Amino acid sequence: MKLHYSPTSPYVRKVMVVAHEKGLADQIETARNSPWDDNELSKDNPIRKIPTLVTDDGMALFDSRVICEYLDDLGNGDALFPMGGERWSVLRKAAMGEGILDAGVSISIEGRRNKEHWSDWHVDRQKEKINQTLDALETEAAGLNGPVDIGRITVGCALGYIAFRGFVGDWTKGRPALATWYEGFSARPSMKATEHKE
Ligand SMILES: N[C@@H](CCC(=O)N[C@@H](CS)C(=O)NCC(=O)O)C(=O)O
Repeated sequence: MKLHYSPTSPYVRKVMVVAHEKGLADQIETARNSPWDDNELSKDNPIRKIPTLVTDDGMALFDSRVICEYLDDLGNGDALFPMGGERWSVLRKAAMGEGILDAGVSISIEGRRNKEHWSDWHVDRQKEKINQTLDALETEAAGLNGPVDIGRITVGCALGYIAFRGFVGDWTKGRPALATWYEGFSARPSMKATEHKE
């Protein structure tokens, strides 16, 4: 399998955490292709976003949710996308993590525009979304304890990305339960192996 990736993409990190958890990481060949330049990524994904995974059958899969579910199906161990009653609380957690990621990446994109086009209004709205979701996760932090699943992985990657980019300063301030959970979760080998690097 080939993964179009960048070392700073939190969605790529989520996919690679899943690959490690499912015992598939060494089957993934990585191709570093920026979505901001014209390169072979466009051939595999018309939306030109990373992550994009080309399977051994030659099918290009995107976005990260689809890739994670594919790897979950392919790999070993317990399902990271459970079926049945618990599915919805797992997917809800994943959606909270994705919401933080989408807001954070949107702030990063703003930084790519010429300075005269930057919008404080847009950036402030995204920061508000991040802070509100972090507050909600602090309230629900007890529900984060438990076996690894796509909800916990996505929240873990979201917190790692917020810390890496520093969008909202020290996010642990005033959120002790979430900070304690993250400290434990980020010590997992899958999280250690995928830490962001510039
Ligand atoms: N919902 C997508 C988001 C992927 C995404 O936005 N990736 C960013 C890099 S972190 C990207 O490729 N951006 C390029 C663009 O927006 O044109 C997913 O989960 O895979």
